[in-house]
Amino acid sequence: MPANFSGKWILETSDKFEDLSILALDIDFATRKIAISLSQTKVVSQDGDKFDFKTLSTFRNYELAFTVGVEFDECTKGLDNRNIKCLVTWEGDKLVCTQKGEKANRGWKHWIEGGKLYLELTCENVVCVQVFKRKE
Ligand code: ECB
Repeated sequence: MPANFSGKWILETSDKFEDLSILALDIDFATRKIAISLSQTKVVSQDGDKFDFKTLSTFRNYELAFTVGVEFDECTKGLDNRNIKCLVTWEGDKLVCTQKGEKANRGWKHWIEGGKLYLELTCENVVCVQVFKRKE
């Protein structure tokens, strides 16, 4: 039985987020300073292998819908504005996305551990880990 990510999650800690933004994704100084100060909320809807991830903040929102095992095109509009080809697969209970495009070694992983939602964002040699706790 695969993990169930559904629900509302609030960002608790974010490690190497600024490194990811500046070193790897080329986000400008002003945007980066706003981005690192934001409280982020993930709203996840899961129906079997169909997912909808909403990343919400007071500054910008980002939405991504996909089906595990089905390749799709993503434009990271409002983030680093790049076009990438993505595939999400299950690795055990981890949801793993590989993102092919201009940037090497790009992708993310989600998993649940100790009741918390983890997100590992990778680009080139930078690994950012965000931990979210359930909202009520
Ligand atoms: C949408 C809230 C954050 C807005 C930040 C705005 C500008 C900074 C641009 C790039 C910073 C680097 C990464 C963004 C980190 C989080 C946003 C969503 C990352 C993502 O791809 O989440 C996946 C997995 O949960 C679903 O889209």
